[in-house]
Amino acid sequence: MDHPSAILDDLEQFVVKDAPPTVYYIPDFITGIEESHLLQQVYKATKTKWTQLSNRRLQNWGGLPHPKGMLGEKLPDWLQKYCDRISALGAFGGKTANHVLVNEYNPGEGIMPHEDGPLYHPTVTTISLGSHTLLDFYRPISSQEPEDAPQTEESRYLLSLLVQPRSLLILQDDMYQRFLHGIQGTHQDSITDKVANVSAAGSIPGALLTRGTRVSLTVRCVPKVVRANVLLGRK
Ligand SMILES: O=C(O)CCC(=O)C(=O)O
Repeated sequence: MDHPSAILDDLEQFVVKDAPPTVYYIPDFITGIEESHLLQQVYKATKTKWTQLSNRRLQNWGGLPHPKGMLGEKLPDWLQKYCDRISALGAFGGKTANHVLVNEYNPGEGIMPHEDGPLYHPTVTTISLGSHTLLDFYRPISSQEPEDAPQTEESRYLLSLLVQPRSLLILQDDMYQRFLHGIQGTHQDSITDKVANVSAAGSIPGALLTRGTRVSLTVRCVPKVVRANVLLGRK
């Protein structure tokens, strides 16, 4: 299926202007009925589909990204539908998303600051289900800083984005390629003036939000896909 090679002009209204390029935050991208249906599908998966990590659990769909290419696996229809819908916005340079990570965070759980790296088309898109979270962004560790100036997570903190259930978040450019993102393992989020999309996410500085269980669908495109026999070194 052909998709636009750049993000549609219609999405300009969703750009978060108080963040570096480029963040699109689209509230209510899916309906409450779609949210319930997606959660049902996520929790229908067998126990073996889940990987338990120390601070969250996840399901990997579409194949395992690898520098030599991902051995692609067909996505189930309930995920393919959203890969198509997000790709039709032009999020992946004309390509179609082919990989989805499902993360489940109970209150108090999170993910360490990290970059998504070079195996993906440089765009990450996330649908949130069940609860809000606060996604925090950090400058990378710089080799320019004097050695006696310690670069703590606190000193590298840049801003946060409030992602509400049913929203779609799209990160591109510096927000994908330069800055790291992570989620604090906390039970409550204080909304400060560092939340760059505060009004678009329907909140105000000073608010205190209590987390529930959040499930995120991280929808991405792995451009390099290989056949099994290529990966195994056969012709
Ligand atoms: O749950 C999220 O919104 C972030 C997930 C994430 O950063 C990842 O899977 O790499």
